[in-house]
Amino acid sequence: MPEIVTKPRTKAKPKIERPKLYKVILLNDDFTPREFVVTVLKGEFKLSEDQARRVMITAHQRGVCVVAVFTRDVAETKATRATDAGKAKGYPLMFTTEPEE
Ligand code: TYC
Repeated sequence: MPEIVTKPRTKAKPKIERPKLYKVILLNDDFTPREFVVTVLKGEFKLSEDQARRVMITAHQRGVCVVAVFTRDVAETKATRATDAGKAKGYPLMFTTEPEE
């Protein structure tokens, strides 16, 4: 029996999903010096002096501030490194991550 092979009319178009993005969030505390927070924001997140000050002041006044958004790995790595920078100086500075809606 000959096998019937039909060719698909349409080309399969693999769908590329955009990777989910994660926010890095800076939490306020009562002990970390403002200047140190600004230094970490500039060093780890490449914020300008002006951006770093605004983010720091927003967290200071409101309790939290979104620093930036990245793919999951990058967000978690940066949040951990920035939190560890505070820990190394004995400060309770804290960065967390959360998925974007
Ligand atoms: N609240 C700290 C102070 O008054 C400064 C600070 C700002 C700490 C933002 C953390 O995420 C922070 N020294």
